[in-house]
Amino acid sequence: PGLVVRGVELYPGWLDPPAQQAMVEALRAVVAAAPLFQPETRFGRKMSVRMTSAGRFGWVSDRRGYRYAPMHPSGGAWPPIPAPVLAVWDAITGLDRRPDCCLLNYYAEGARMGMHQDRDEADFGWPVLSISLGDQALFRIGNLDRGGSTESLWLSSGDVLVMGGEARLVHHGIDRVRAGSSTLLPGGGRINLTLRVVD
Ligand code: MD3
Ligand code: FE
Repeated sequence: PGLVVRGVELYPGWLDPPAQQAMVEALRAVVAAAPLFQPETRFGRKMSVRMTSAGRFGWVSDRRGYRYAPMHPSGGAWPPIPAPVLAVWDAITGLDRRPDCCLLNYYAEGARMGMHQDRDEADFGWPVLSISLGDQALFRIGNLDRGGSTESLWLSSGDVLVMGGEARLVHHGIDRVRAGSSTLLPGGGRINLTLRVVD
């Protein structure tokens, strides 16, 4: 990795612009088969980020709570995880196991994600890998416990993060997106992919 912040490994510019473009093309099929939706929290508030997934499981949230589900909220199966996305997982993690969920988060201007932990997966021994595409975002990393000091870092299109080991359960979030900072996505905004082993 080019940089390690609180155990989170950053691979800046892992994908060059043509590879980013190819990945966006591959993601069109995902969004066509499994349209973006705006999840509701357990408390009935809509999240500002729109989401969908690929793989055996997708992450969903509604008044019943957060969970991994085998179907899109509209009832269809999730599409397969695109090959160029799996190639990044293989190259960086070197693991024999492949992820069974690729969560796609779409941030339009003004969208954000509050500080949280990722703990809906069965085994925290597997890393989570994130790929950023499009506009830059201010990523914030905290601690295993809520509160305390945090460190922030701007993520750019093509950057890859790996959260394994001690970093797997740290609190993290996205404070803001810098609108107009990339021309990769025709409608603007930012896509973040997270690859996870769910069960
Ligand atoms: C650190 N997504 O989907 S990716 C999420 O940019 C999520 O959309 C953010 O947090 C986004 O849950 C941040 C970077 C990331 C992802 C998972 C992590 C950082 C993480 C898991 C553990 C620790
Ligand atoms: Fe997260």
